[in-house]
Amino acid sequence: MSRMFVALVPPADVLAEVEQAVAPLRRNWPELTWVEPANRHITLAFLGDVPDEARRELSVRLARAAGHHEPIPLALGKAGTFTGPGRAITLWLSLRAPGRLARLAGSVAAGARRAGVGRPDERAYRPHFTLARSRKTAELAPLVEALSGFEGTPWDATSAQLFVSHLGPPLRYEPIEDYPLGRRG
Ligand code: 3AM
Repeated sequence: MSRMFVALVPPADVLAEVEQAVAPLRRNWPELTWVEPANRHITLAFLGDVPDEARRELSVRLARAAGHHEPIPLALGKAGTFTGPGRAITLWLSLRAPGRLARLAGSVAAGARRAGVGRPDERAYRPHFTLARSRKTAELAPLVEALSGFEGTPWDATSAQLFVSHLGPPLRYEPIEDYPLGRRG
């Protein structure tokens, strides 16, 4: 049994650009829970604990779901916040083309469900790129402001990845499979 999720990871140059904008904020707000740069991603579907016996079927279903979607042009944009699982307030960067991402996320979640994995959606999918979490909304307001002009370099998302969460500490997300977009097998 492993705790898993499916996500997109921006290319290295985009991640470096984010880190350049975020590093000074991390230094000034050390009391927040920041996502380590190596762990940053765009979640498509949180799967929870996946039984080992479901893995093979899950791989087939996820590969098929990804194959049904063409590569998606994406770009990270200005920051926002919402209340996430466990009532923590999440600080994130927004995404261009959220409609196409939501459709891909829907297919991925549906594919996982057909493999008997995942959970009924508790809330509508909102594409986001998490930077930090806090218990107090007010703490995040200056960061939203500081990142209100962020405009990342666009890229084409060409594959989704299956991750295992190693809760640690340190928390580490391990990519274990890659599913190309737009390639029907
Ligand atoms: O970093 P983001 O916001 O993309 O919040 C967790 C993280 O999302 C989310 O899964 C991603 C990888 O861990 N997550 C964790 N527990 C969750 C839960 N119980 C959850 N999403 C929904 N329900």
